[in-house]
Amino acid sequence: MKVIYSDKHKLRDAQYEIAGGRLVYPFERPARMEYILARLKERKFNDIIPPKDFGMAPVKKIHNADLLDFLEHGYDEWKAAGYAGDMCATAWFARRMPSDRRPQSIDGKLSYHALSSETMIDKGTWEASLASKDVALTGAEMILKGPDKVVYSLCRPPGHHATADMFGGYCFLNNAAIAAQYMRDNGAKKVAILDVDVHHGNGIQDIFYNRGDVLYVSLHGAPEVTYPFFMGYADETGAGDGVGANKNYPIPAGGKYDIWGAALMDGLKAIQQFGAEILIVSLGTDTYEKDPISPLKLTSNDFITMGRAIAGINLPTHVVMEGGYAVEEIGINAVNFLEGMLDKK
Ligand code: Q9C
Ligand code: ZN
Repeated sequence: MKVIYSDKHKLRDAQYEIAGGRLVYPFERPARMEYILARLKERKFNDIIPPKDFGMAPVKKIHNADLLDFLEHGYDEWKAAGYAGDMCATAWFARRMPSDRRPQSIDGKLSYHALSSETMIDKGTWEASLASKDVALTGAEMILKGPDKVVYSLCRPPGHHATADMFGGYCFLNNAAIAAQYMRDNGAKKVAILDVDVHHGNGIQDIFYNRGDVLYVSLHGAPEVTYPFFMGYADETGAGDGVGANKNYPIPAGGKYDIWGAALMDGLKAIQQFGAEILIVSLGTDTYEKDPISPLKLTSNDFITMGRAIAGINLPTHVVMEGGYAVEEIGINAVNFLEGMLDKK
């Protein structure tokens, strides 16, 4: 199995995240990749290749110009305004405030484009995000062209929370959505995205909600108790041309593989019925029982079962890395998933 990876992820290394009323070193940290790479090598996944540069055209199909301009230039504007630390949003358009007028100051633009305050932007965030979308696009092209049936895009930063015009939840560019759109534009008629990260991928849902050509299926901690809180309910099933092309499986806190796996089998059936030609898996390993920010309780072995079940529907599959914060086990869990897909275990 080919793995696509870029060292440029290291350029994103924000100093802080707001968590539990404190500033802590971010859960979404560069070391995550080191643990995954070490485990890949241990398990003889030696085919690790760098991404190609796909430029901005495939990104502009998903994200709007305001967000892209903000992500590219905002940090310099922030520093020019005299701020010492990384960019951290502090205000929002709350209930009954309109969101249609974009402020002009950097503080205002930051609040306008932020989903939540945990995600600070540092100097290297933009460059790392560009490398991450290129990792996803390189994998997308490989799956389209063949002969690979499964490839692993080792994306960092992750992407599934980013919307057309908002960053947050550790995400800036929506790698899986960009990859899906690229596949649609280059020959695939129907693409399914299966999101197994413990958080609902509000960005992917929002981007494709009105479209019938990209099915979004997500299993995640119930929004009543889990970030991003305001989306991910089972009654969100798509709109307009996309009616029926969005499927959410909220799993109650404490959920183990019995209930999670049953939801997966149902979601896989929906993917087959939809007639997907290609599957993108948004792989977060933050469903893991020892994950520091997860409400669910999957074991390391469950990731093997999960991979095997997904391989069972026999679609060309592009695995795109999302979350997973139990850093010492992230490599074991991610590679267990891949080996399950290859039915190696
Ligand atoms: N105190 C991804 O897994 N909330 N993003 C964190 C920690 C934000 C997760 C709360 C979680 C974002 C890609
Ligand atoms: Zn997550």
